[in-house]
Amino acid sequence: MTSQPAWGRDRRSEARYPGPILPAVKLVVAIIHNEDAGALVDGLLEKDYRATRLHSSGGFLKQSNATIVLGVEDERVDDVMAIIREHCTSRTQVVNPMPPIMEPGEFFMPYPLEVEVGGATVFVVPVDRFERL
Ligand code: 2BA
Repeated sequence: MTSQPAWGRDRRSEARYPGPILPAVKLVVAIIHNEDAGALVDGLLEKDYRATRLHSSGGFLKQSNATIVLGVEDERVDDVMAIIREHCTSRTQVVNPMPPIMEPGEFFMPYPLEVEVGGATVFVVPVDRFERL
């Protein structure tokens, strides 16, 4: 028995044989603030989770954020959620709205809008098959 999670085991030597029954795995996709991404990835690595950080940007604010993707066994999803909660905090961001198209003589007074951006937007997706080749 090994303490390493089954999904993380090196499967290269098993490639020629009918594979073992793969454990049920979820793909966790977390969209988070850029500033939290480093601490979250470190927190995940500390507990032996493998994760990928992608640079992304929000459709609404058009500001850069980070997307963390990781494959985890079903029973470890709650632990991953707890790590995300621990490292990701919501923030208020100020947005300057785009001025509308105006007719001559019209006047637009821009005022900044405050938007609450959540600590993390998380999708947990079932995975049909997961292998490291
Ligand atoms: P953004 O699209 O840049 O959105 C940033 C924040 O702006 C959102 O925070 C929300 O508070 C607000 N917002 C977004 N769309 C809005 C709208 N149509 N009207 C008014 N306010 C709006 P969160 O909801 O915490 O989302 C943070 C980021 O997570 C989003 O950045 C986006 O990148 C991602 N996200 C959120 N919901 C998503 C979804 N259903 N699918 C994919 N990505 C999502």
